[in-house]
Amino acid sequence: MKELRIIGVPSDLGQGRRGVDMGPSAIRYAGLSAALERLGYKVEDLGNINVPTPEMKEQNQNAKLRYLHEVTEVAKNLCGMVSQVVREGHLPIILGGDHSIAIGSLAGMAQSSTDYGVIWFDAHGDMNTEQTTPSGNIHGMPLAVSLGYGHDQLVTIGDLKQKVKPENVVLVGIRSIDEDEARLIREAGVRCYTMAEIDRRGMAQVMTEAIEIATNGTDGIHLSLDLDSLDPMFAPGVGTPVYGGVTYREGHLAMEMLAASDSLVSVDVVEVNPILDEHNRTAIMAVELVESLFGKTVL
Ligand code: HAR
Ligand code: MN
Ligand code: MN
Ligand code: MN
Repeated sequence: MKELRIIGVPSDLGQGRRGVDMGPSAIRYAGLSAALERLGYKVEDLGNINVPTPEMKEQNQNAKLRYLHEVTEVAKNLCGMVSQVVREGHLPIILGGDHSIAIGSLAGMAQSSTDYGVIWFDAHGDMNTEQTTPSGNIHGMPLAVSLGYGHDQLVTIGDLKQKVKPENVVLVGIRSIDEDEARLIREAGVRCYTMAEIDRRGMAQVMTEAIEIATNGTDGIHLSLDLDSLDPMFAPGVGTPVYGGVTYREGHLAMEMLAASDSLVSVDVVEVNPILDEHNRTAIMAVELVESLFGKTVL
């Protein structure tokens, strides 16, 4: 059993709305470490990465890549920390923060010499570039960046331009894609399981295939868990909620199947926004999903 290392990344630089920077605190407060220890893991919390405060930064930002410089610095720091944790033989649990932080997670994993696939659990594709973004928010771009598409400053973080092979990447839970973003998803050759496909074929079959794709020829799976993958009914505390999402049980089933596959090498838990939440229930949901992911069962 690997030891677990928690890394907080209190960033809202990739997002239009403040509050998601408090995600790591909310998830810790919901009892993450204790829950994992109850499952028998040795857990060490490495604290938070230093993230600049947006109010301290100039307003004159690149409208298509807001806070590019700051997002890059955070990603570089996280990259170093993640690769060190993995080199020490431990499994990193990275707490966001908005989804832009996954740029650093995947760069760090790529540097660690673990050959991994990615399951991107999200309402959104996160496959925009500065050419296609409707918002200029970098949290809509991290998967594209990790596949080598996007601004040079972002794609060159860490050693390799392409952090993961597209044939080992799957999107799950998708129901909001921008028009030009859809084109890049098709072009890149990333398998995309929309909510429509989950409705039709069931989460069990979808996850069986997703795990197969992400483990095919790799050493394991990086799960990038965006809480807005869930229906807002179960996770209201997110900045960009979309109706028609993954249900409570579908979410747990997906995590339970990942646990059973025994292939997890690292995980991000992102987009929890306590300001928009109700009594911290989205952070509590995040902790419950992580418990299932790390093997919690009823009996
Ligand atoms: N696609 C939209 C954009 O690029 C919205 C992205 C919202 N992203 C997240 N992460 N919440 O999944 O701005
Ligand atoms: Mn150690
Ligand atoms: Mn996302
Ligand atoms: Mn999302």
